[in-house]
Amino acid sequence: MKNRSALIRLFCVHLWLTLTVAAQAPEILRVDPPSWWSRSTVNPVRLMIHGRNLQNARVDVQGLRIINTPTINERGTYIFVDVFIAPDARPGERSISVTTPRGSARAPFEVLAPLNRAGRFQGFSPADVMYLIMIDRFADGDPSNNNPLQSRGLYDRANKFYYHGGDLQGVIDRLPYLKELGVTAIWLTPWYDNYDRLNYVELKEEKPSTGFHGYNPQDFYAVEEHFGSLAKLRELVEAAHRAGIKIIQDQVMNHTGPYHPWVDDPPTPAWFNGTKTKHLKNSFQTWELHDPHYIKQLRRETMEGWFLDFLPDLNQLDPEVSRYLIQNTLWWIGATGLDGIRMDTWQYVPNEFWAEWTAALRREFPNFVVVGEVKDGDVVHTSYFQRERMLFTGPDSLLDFPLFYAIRRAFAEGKPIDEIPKTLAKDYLYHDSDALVTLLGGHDDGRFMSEEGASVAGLKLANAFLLTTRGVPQLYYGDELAMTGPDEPTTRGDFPGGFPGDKRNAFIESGRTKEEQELFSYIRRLTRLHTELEPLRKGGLFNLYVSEQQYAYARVRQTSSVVVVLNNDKEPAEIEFDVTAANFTDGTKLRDRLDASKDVIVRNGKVRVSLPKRSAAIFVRL
Ligand SMILES: [Ca+2]
Ligand SMILES: [Ca+2]
Ligand SMILES: [Ca+2]
Repeated sequence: MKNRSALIRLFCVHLWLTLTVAAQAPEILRVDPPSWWSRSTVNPVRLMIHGRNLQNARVDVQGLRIINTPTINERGTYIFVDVFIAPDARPGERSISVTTPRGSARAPFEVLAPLNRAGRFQGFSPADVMYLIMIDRFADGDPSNNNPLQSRGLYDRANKFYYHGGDLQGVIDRLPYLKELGVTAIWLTPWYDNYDRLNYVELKEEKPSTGFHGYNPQDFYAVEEHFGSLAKLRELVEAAHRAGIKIIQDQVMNHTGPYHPWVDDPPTPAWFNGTKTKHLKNSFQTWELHDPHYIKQLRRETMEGWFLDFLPDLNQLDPEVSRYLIQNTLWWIGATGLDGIRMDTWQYVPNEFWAEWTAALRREFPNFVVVGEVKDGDVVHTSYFQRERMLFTGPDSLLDFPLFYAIRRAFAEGKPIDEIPKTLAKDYLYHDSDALVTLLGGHDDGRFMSEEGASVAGLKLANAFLLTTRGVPQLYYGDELAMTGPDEPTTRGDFPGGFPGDKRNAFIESGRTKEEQELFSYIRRLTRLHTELEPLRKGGLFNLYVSEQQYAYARVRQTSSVVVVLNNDKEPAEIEFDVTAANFTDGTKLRDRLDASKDVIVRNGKVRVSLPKRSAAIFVRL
């Protein structure tokens, strides 16, 4: 008897399940990408439609041709389908419809007019001065987005792991400040929509944190609501371009944030390397990526392991993942007109993918430039990753971390300056060392001024070097005010004056201390010289004199040259060196544009330079 009633109950449940599932109509939750432009090199465009009950669906897009039979995953939650956008397609909204025997659902898709290329997609070069901004910590231009409905409670300026209110409007408002400082390109930390909740996976000081830094996307096609909207981003790009400033996007292709919806419902079975409960942990042993004695398992941990053990590792070797990421990169550029990309965690993503990604990028935006993050102090390791160095496709540029560490040791800690020319001597290993992005500070390291031994004099010297040596100089927001912060969260401090209620406003002279103003003016002077003196942007680099604490070099063009002298010593120095390599002949009078040294005259091919302790001179022909 008992068995029979159990059987009936089981049958009823089964019937109920069958009926409800079968009776459910399809739903569309989102479409990636939400738009695309006509006359793109990517045509057809692959749409990934996310929804429910999509099994056996037919897809139509109003006025656009579907090229293939849609691929639908088993759970009926994702459809991949290709649409062709005719070159003369009229810009505007189209309706996507998904139809099953149980009903149909619609979602919008927009055809965009291609953006005019003039003044957009410009790339960057050593002629630029780049400035890194952590969006949340720079300026709050719109307090109304500080506690958005969808993600309340993540804003708390007293908590260094919460949102502080900085946003895209804040950057727009401060463009005149950046212009005054001499900035020509802004690298913004990621603006992808990060999780709308507290993060209990990555505890900071044993407490939950937020994704204020932007590196934990939950949506690759949306702007973080704390920062603004796509419309605001477009406004920023346009406003920056009008001010002669380029915009560089920080992109992440290695992983998603821990709460990305894909983690529980991956669009393809191999979308991620591993799952939430079963995955490798990233060992960060990147040295074995080109170790001839490697074993596969160790290399897999580096390439497929989850970053910090909680960031789901995307499998770029899955053709759908690859296609999705490539289109995503192009979409941000094509939809906004931005100029360059800083690519996060470059070395943890397979070269096979980067080859395809780079080719697609160059096809669509030939002048575009990418700088890859390979965080390593070793030139041998780092140089491996730059474009065409080892018969595969790397980024055009790399962040020059080997030089960064040398700069810190010499100018912050006061260690021998000769480590700098010794590091530059290894430039022969790079595909193009002039294209590297040079830095003395960034958002993942403690600030320069928090290094042991750091002083404003040392920071000035470091800036003088950065803005006169080879490469694309990159400044870090707040370093022009000698801001401090010894570790990862405190290095991301709030720019004073960027936030409602701030006691002072360091964006204007009257809000700066005397020391801050002096440093600000010094850097502004350097950026102006960088703009004014062509050899500083385009000249060959020649080391003229190297001793333990003095370093002189020339930047040489055919028609003009600049000679830079750095005295890193705590004592004044007098040095004599040959300037024939700078094409300066006897009798030539040279003037220091930084006013640290008196005028000098070339005699017997040499100059004798006296410099005060810890100072720099930039000599030009008088
Ligand atoms: Ca805000
Ligand atoms: Ca969010
Ligand atoms: Ca990876």
